[in-house]
Amino acid sequence: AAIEFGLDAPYRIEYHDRLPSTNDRARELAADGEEDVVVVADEQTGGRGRLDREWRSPAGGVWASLLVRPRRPPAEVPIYTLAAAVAVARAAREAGVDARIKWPNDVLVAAEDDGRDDAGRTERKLSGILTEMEGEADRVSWLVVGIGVNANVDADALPPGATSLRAEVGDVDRRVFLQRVLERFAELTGEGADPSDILDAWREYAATLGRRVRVETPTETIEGEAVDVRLPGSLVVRTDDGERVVSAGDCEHLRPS
Ligand code: BT5
Repeated sequence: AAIEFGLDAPYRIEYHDRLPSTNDRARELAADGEEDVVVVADEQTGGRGRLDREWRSPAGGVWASLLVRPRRPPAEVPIYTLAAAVAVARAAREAGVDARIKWPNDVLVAAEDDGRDDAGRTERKLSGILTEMEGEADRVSWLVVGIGVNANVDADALPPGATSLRAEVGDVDRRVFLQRVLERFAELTGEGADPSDILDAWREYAATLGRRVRVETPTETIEGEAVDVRLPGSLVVRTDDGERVVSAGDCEHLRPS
């Protein structure tokens, strides 16, 4: 089940059959002063989502964490997670899946036949991204972008509301898939890249824009129509009290009533 990595990616690859969490391993490498490394595991035993939620990571997925040291201020970090979502959505599309992005960086697939699952969802989660960083006021010290894609795994090994490439289109070559993700990410975020190109690509794949949403921020709940994204990766929501710009939170797509 091990992935053969002779990956021609713009980063060094460190492969493991099994790890608690590739993000944790990447953070160790950050502490050792490394950069431009991608930690990949076939299986994670302690995969993490945001806010300490669990991320199910059975063997066969693409569980990967990219360690980079962008010479940018911490305030610009959200754009990197949007870039990762764009890179994953694009690779999933190349694999034949109609992948769309839910703000800020979940990659979803519309449920077939427009049917809702038992929880009333019309979209299933294919991928999630967990970004962690440390920095000073003016400069990021390290940035770990953790990318989880349900690739060659059975949907019943995943929580309700999730889907996999296997369930949607059949198994993929994970090496090729990850290589495409990393190439695209490097292209979008590399030297001389324009962050507004990331926003344009994000808009093209967005599931969230034009939808009614409920966003739970650390301090409040905002409901309205999602109308745009703007730098450094914030969502613009039109509410009854005017436009709100949300920089972080959990976003839920509401059904049209
Ligand atoms: C995320 O969190 O979506 C970020 C997931 C990041 C995972 C990668 S894998 C490589 C790296 N190493 C790690 O340890 N993590 C990163 P969040 O938006 O908080 O969503 C978490 C929620 O998604 C959970 O509470 C479940 O409801 C659901 N979930 C758990 N496992 C899932 C899976 N495999 N597929 C789809 N949904 C899942």
